[in-house]
Amino acid sequence: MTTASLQLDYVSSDELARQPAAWWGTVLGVVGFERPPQVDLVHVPVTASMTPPLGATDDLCEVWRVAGDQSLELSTASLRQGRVHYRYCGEFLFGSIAIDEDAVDGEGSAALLRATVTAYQEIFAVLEQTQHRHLIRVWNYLPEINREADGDERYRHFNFARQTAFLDSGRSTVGTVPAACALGSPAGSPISIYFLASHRRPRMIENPRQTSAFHYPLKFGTHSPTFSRACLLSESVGTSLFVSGTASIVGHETIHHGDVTAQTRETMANINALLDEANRVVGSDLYSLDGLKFKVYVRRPADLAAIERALSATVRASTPIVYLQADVCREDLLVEIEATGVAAC
Ligand code: 3EB
Repeated sequence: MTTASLQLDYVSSDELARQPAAWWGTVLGVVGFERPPQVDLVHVPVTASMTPPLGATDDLCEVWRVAGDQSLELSTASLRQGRVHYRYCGEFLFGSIAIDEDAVDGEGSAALLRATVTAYQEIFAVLEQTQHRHLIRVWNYLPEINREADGDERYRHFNFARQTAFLDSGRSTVGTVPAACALGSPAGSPISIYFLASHRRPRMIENPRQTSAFHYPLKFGTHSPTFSRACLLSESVGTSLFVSGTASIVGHETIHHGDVTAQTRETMANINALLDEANRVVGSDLYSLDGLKFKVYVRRPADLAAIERALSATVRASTPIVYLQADVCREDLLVEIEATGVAAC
């Protein structure tokens, strides 16, 4: 019986280059922000969100590792099935896929739909093949997320395609859906999706302050977004919490239009509500802001200082926070924050 837990680190390319082979033996995947990290990694899937870093965070990348005893037995190489690159151990799998819409048949939104459905079909095929059936967390990045195409916003076309792919593979589109985020990348970027999966079913958490996204009313799109507000993974050591992209939404409405400071505070109120809910579900106070690592998506780079100021009022100065420029999936949202944390049992 292996004992393993997932670990997230933000590491500079210089530090990456200095890591010993034993460390690489525990790495499931590496994510660059603006571009894939420029390191020669044959054993590890490498991808990029294509969202440029802001402030002092340039040159960092996101590293997903497993920690545990000596018998982790990671797959020895970065494997490939279709366009998905992945690596796994007994409990966890990291994978990534990038598809260029220009390389897909179809004009306008047809290419976006086809690329999204194909990406999810290929992801689900890997999950079945490796018996890591349960998606924990999915990061979705699509170019020009707010642009109108064929009478609808590209994000809404994406939601239709994502939901279709879940249904076609016999998966639920409500309740037991992964934690996720969906952000806009610059024009010309590929659709880039990376994910974590497990052979065990995670526990999904919804936010009592927000309508579940899979139950959003029709005015936000004929097909609701397929994600949970957070999910919990009970591991053999520790318990991981994955907080989805979270924004200034109460119920289903965006609040604090045009006020980035108030949006940041409201977003943190939502994350605090999720922490309370996670603690209620596990029956003890395992989770707090202190145990979390944050990624903050900023629509307008000029808002960075105001967001940093608002966050410094709620999180400790030592808290790991990465700031990235990205368009958020509603035009009126100026900031979105995601978080990941591990609590000891
Ligand atoms: C929201 O709460 C803001 O479509 O996967 C957050 C997290 C958001 C995930 C997704 C979208 C997604 O609706 C946007």
